[in-house]
Amino acid sequence: MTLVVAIDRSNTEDGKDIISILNNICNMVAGVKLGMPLLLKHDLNLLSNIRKICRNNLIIDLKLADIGEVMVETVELFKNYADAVIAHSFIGKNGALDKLKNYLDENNMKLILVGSMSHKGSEEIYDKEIGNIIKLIKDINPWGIVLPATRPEIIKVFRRELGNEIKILSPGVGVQGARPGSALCYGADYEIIGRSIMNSPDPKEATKVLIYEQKRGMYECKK
Ligand code: O7M
Repeated sequence: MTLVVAIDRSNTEDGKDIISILNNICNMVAGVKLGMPLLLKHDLNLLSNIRKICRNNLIIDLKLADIGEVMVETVELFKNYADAVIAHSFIGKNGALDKLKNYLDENNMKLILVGSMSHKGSEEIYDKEIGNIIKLIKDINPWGIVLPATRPEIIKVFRRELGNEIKILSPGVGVQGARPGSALCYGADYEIIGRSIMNSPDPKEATKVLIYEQKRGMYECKK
């Protein structure tokens, strides 16, 4: 499976709309990534309910960027639910990502680091530091990294430098402009897709179509 669904909001107070969508698409996706607006709006009951129906990778997208102790304290709140958490890489190792990685390893959780982002502004800082970011990622050895489908040449560079062990998760497909399958073509393992599924009148059908398009995109790029 090559699609991670991003859920950033719900339209109901109890999040039942999300549960109903996940009931329909859970068996088609490799993971579920929950974003900050959703996490701040709902209590942990929603996570527990999501967990009951969707046993695949639950990724908590906190985009952490703090000192180690505070990041650990934050993740502790989610440790009974999350399989993986996302942190920024630019904060560095010493006193930050080293502590977070140790904590996650001890608690059997995966670390996913942001290596570059899908919006244009990522070129201003993240992409100027690509050498340092790759060095840090080699040093920390996270389970996965996030790289933009909107600038897939970046994916190629990281993949070449890092080899195949670290998973690459790539947002920017659909609403942000990249075509399904394009990031996979450049070496990503998963495409993170949110609104094209969650805002669709028929999320199940939208997911099916996106998966079909991913496959077609990958076939085209191998030709
Ligand atoms: O498909 P979308 O555009 O509705 O959603 C994309 C999701 O990917 C959304 O949850 C964003 O927070 C996330 N994302 C980006 O869009 N760009 C990035 O550079 C990084 C992320 C992300 O997931 O970072 C961990």
